[in-house]
Amino acid sequence: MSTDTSARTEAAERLDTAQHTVSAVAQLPGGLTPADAYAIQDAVIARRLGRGERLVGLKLGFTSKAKMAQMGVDEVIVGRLTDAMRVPDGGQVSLARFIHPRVEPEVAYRIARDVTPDDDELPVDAVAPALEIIDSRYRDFRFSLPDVIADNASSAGFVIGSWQPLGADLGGRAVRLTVDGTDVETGSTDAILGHPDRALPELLRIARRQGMPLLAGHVVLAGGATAAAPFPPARVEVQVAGLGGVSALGV
Ligand code: 0L1
Ligand code: MG
Repeated sequence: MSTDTSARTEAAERLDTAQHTVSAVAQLPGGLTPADAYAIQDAVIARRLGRGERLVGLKLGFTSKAKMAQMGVDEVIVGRLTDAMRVPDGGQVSLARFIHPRVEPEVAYRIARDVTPDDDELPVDAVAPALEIIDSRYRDFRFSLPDVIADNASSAGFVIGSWQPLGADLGGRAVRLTVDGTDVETGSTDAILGHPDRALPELLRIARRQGMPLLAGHVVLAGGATAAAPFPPARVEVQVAGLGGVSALGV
């Protein structure tokens, strides 16, 4: 695929239209590099911001070794979160907004202050249990690595539980994902890069390289602690040991 501006614009328009018309599209033509794909993601985000959405955070994807191996990649990917994707804790979310939504149990961090070029660590001041809704805009949820980067890392929605001050070690915490009270996935926060804190330097590195701002109060979704599960019309809840729970009702 040519990576000139018009090709990027066309790919971004295709993905953006798929999202807001809730209709899956074919994968992008082959030959894209990750750099091309991030440029398309930038254009997708620019279209959303042009409709009045605001950036409120970032997410990491492919943070589990199993998922990286499955995709044959050795780097996590980053997507952007906007205010339109936020669902209040315990709130309802219309599944008609999505093509084939899935949910993932996650840990969220809050960025403490605007990050400057002098920062060698990502400053965070709080942590919360989180639930991410992912929804690939590609047919059958099938994509290559550049496809999914261009598609904003399948970002579709997120729910954040109660923020708590940092302090206790977040590694090795038991995680449960339930649907109407029944376990559908269980795991550990260590599934996130071996320890969820490792998401922070990864995000700092990739966000810097891609020119993504890291701003005070923005949310960081560190990555899925288990495999994703389909989001049915039911109450989906995440419990992270020591952090508490967060839920959303799919309707
Ligand atoms: O949040 C995630 O880890 C998902 C990243 C994109 C891949 C997928 O849609 O499964
Ligand atoms: Mg995720």
